[in-house]
Amino acid sequence: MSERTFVMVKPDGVQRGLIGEIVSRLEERGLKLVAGKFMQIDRDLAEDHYGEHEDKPFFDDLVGFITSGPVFAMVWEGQDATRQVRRMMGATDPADAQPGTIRGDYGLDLGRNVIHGSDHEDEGANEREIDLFFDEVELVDYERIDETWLYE
Ligand code: D4T
Repeated sequence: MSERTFVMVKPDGVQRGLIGEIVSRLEERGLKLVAGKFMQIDRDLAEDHYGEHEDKPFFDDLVGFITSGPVFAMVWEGQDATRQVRRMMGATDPADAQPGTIRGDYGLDLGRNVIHGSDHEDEGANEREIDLFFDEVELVDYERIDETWLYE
C-alpha cells in the first residue's frame, strides 16, 4: 500500500555533503519526493521529535546533536515506504549496518548515524513526524511519470 514517510538527513550528513547521495538513492529506488525542507531544528522541536527517548541517558547528546547544524527534512511516498526506507538506512548503529545501506556505507558511530527515517514498527510514527515538521500545504500531490513502470 502506498504511504508517506518522514526522512531526515541529520547534521553530520549535511556537513559531509551527503544530501544529494541520499536523495538519489531514494529517487532511484522509485520513491516519490513529496516535500523537502532545509532547516535548523530548535530545541523544542528536537525534544518533541525525540520525546520517546527523554528518559534515556543519551537524550541530551541526541538533542544537542540534532540542533547542532542544519538538517534536510523530507517526505517520501511509495509502496511500503516507511519499512523500505528503514531497510535502505540500515541498523541504527552504523557499526552494525550492512554495507550497501546508507548507514553501512557512510557511518561508523552510533551518535553520528547520518539519517533518520520513521520507524515502521511504531504505528503512526510516519504521520506524527510528518505533522511535526510540515504543514499540509507543503506536501505536494503529483504523479511521477514512471509510476506505471514501478508498480504492476
Ligand atoms: P533515529 O530515530 O535517529 O532514526 O534512529 P533509530 O530510529 O534508528 O533509532 P532510535 O530511535 O533507537 O535512536 C534514536 C537516535 O539516538 C541515537 N542513540 C541511540 C544514541 O546516541 N545512543 C544510543 O544508545 C541509542 C540506542 C541514535 C539514534
